[in-house]
Amino acid sequence: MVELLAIIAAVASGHLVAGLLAPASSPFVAVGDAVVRLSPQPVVEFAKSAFGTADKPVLLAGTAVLLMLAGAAAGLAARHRPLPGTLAVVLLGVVSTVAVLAGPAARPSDVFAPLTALVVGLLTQLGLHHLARSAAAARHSAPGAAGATGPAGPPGPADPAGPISSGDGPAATPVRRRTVLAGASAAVAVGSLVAGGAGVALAASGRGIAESRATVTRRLAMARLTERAPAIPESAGFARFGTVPFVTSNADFYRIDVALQIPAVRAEDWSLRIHGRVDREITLNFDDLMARPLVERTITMTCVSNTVGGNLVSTANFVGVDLAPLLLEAGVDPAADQIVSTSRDGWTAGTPTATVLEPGRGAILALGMNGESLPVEHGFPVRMVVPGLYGYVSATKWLAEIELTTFADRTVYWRDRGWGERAPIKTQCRIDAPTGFSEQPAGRVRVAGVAWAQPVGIAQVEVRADGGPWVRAELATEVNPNTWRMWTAELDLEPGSHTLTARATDRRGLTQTEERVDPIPDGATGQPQVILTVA
Ligand SMILES: Nc1nc2c(c(=O)[nH]1)N[C@H]1C(S)=C(S)[C@@H](COP(=O)(O)O)O[C@H]1N2
Ligand SMILES: [Mo]
Repeated sequence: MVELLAIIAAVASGHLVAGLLAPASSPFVAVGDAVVRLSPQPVVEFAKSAFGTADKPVLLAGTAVLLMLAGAAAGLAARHRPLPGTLAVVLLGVVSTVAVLAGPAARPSDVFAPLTALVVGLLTQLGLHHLARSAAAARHSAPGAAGATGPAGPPGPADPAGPISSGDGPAATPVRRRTVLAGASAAVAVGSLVAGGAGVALAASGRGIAESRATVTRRLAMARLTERAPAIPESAGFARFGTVPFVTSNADFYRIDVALQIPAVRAEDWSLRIHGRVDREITLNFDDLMARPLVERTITMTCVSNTVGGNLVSTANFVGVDLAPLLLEAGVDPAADQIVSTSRDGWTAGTPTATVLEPGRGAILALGMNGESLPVEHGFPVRMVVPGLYGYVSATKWLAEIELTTFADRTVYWRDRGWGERAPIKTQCRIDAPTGFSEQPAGRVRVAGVAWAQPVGIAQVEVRADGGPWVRAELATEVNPNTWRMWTAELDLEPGSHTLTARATDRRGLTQTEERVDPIPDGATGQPQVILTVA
């Protein structure tokens, strides 16, 4: 019990100090992060597929359970003397300090939060043991009290020390001492709850991030854009047949990252270093970016982990700065075939330099998304977006650094975990209506969906029922080749159960294969299917 409380107090106080100083230095988050980094790849893949975007809360809950178990075990070991418990608390404190300092973006000042946790954990453990020992000693020395059953049990009439109300001073009764112990334990528990809650709130409040985002939103609204994304015409979708909105709202935009704690960087404090194989290193701050020509582009982003028919694909209007001219200003060594971008939290992506420099590709450093500054979970204040490449090789959020290097010289986060070195987006489509296992009235059945083939665009989509002839779908107006394209078709279906299959063909003339391949290492293939019943 004492050790459990000590560990809870340690975790909570560490989280509070981290909330005050640097959310990423929380010992609790650092231990969770270390678990992710050190987990064998199959475990990570299992967690991603089993828990999806809930993997973060699941991981943090799992870390909490492990710490509780450690506390309970230490408590058992320390039943008779405090030393094993002290050692356990110190060991955990040291481990979490190491975890914080070994983090990919750790700074020396990050040591304060885990050190606080260690000290608070140690003092709590020693303090509570002291109280417990004196309560036990008093109990043994108090005649007739050895069998007392509860801390609040009233003293018997024969109690030589008299009623508890007079039990002050050195002659305190065992009952009083046990009350003190219970009170101290409750105080530790409540104090931990308050401290931990405050830490969570502080980390979430992001110390000025909300204000910074509002300022950026205002500045973007007033900025003169050198390139505007054309308005999305009604004819770009088939909403009446069940296609998703063409532009995904920020709230609905898919989110994928390994950040247990979203890096909190104010635009005012942000800077980017472009270095490595360049003629001259460049460091830019947010004002430097805002002073450059600002462009607005509608781009569909896609995650390599998207399974056939999945929804890790979304479209937004991004406002940002063209990346290619910026790199050319730094002067790129022709041998530097890889651009490694690093996030504020140390995550890395490797992008082919040739793709970013390709004329017309439209790679940007994005500052705005759908009429506001980037949401924090989508990379505030600055992220990379490269049309046509899966996010893990291009779309670094909370951007901090860009290094020109080679694929031979440097590997990056997901490359180190078995994913592909280069990952252009594979041509894909999805059936959004009718939904799987729905029942449709007999006759002509309306089918609708979405297809994408960034950066070349969709040329054709076909649908068929039960391996019958392919029927060409009607395509919605193309917004640009870097976005998805909606489609619809009608099929005549007899009553009974049917399997619908769709396939897209891109502007290169490539039709998506029916061969099913898993997302790892460089994107799933296969044709989406929906089973439905016609009544
Ligand atoms: N810093 C950071 N950036 C990141 C990632 C990450 O884990 N950390 N994940 C990448 C992946 S795999 C994808 S698909 C996109 C997702 O961007 P979104 O969450 O804004 O949709 O971000 C990319 N950028
Ligand atoms: Mo991704």
